[in-house]
Amino acid sequence: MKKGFGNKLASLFNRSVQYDEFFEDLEDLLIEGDLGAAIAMEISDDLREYCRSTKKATETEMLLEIKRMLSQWVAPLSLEITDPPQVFLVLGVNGVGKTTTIAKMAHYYQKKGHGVVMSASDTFRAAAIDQLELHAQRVGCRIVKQKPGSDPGAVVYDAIESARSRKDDLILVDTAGRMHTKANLVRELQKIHKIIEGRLSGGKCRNLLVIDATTGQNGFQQAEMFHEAVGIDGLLLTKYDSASKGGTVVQIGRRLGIPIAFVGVGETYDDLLPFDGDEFFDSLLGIS
Ligand SMILES: Nc1nc2c(ncn2[C@@H]2O[C@H](COP(=O)(O)OP(=O)(O)OP(=O)(O)O)[C@@H](O)[C@H]2O)c(=O)[nH]1
Ligand SMILES: [Mg+2]
Repeated sequence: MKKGFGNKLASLFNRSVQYDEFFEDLEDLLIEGDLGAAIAMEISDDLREYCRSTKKATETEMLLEIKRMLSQWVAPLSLEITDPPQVFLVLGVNGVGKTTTIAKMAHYYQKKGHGVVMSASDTFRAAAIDQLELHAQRVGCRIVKQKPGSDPGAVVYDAIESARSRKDDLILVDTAGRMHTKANLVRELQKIHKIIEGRLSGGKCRNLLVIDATTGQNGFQQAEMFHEAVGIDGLLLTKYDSASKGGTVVQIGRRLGIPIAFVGVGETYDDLLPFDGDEFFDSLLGIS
C-alpha cells in the first residue's frame, strides 16, 4: 500500500535540491503529514545530524532513519484477552468510525473464538442503536440495548451482567460522539467508565479512542480532551485507506504516550489490522 505521503517523500528525494532547501521541504512535508511543527523539526534536525555523521547518506538510509525515529514513539497495544470479561469502551467525536470499528473488532475477536457482546450505549440518537444492531446481526454477535434516550450507563451495566451470565469474553461499548455540550459528553463518559470499573475488578476496561486519519491536526486536540476526561489506553486509527497520512497517531504517541490497537483500512469487516509498527511505517513512508 503506497501512500500519498510516501509518494511525496519519494518525489522530495528525487528532486535535486540544495541541502538546506531539502530539509525545509522535508519539514513542510512532515507538518503536512500531521506530525506537528515540533516533531517535524525534531526529525529534520536528527536527520541533518545523521547525514553529517554518515557523510553521504542514501535515500534509503535516510528513510530508515526517519522510520527509526517515528517507530520509537509509537507502540502496539496488546490485543490479547487474557482475563475475561474484558470491556472495550470505544470513544471519539462524531463520525470518526466508532460503530463501524466496533463491528470490525467483534468480527476479529469472534474469528479468534471469543464470545462477544455489543453494548448500544450511544442512546443519544435513535438511529445509532439500529445501526449497531444491524452490524451485530451481520457479524453474528449479541447486542444489549435499551430505548433511545435511556441512560448509557444502565445499558453497559446490563451488558456486563449479560456477558457474565453467558460467559462472553468481550464487551464492546458504543458511545455517543456528540452531546449538547462538551461538558455533558465528558460527564457522561466518566459516568460510564465508573460503572464499568465498579462492576469489574481493576484493569478490565480499556478506553479506546477512535482517531480518523482524514481529520488532520485536530485529532491531537481530541486525544488531549478525551485523555484528560477519562484516560485513553489505546488508539483505533480509522480511514487510513482514505487518508494519505497517519502523523496524528505518531504525535499522540510522542506527546501523550498512548499506544495503537488497530488500524481501519476500509469498509468491510475484515478491513481492520492489528497495529504493526514495521508495516505501518513502511506504508506511511513508502518504503517497499
Ligand atoms: N474508508 C473507510 N471508511 C470508514 C472506516 N471506518 C469507518 N468508516 C466510515 O466512516 C463513516 C462513519 O462511521 P461510523 O462508524 O458510523 O462513525 P461513528 O463514529 O460511529 O459516528 P457517530 O455515531 O455518528 O458519532 C461510515 O460511512 C463508515 O463506513 C475505514 O477504516 N475506512
Ligand atoms: Mg456511531
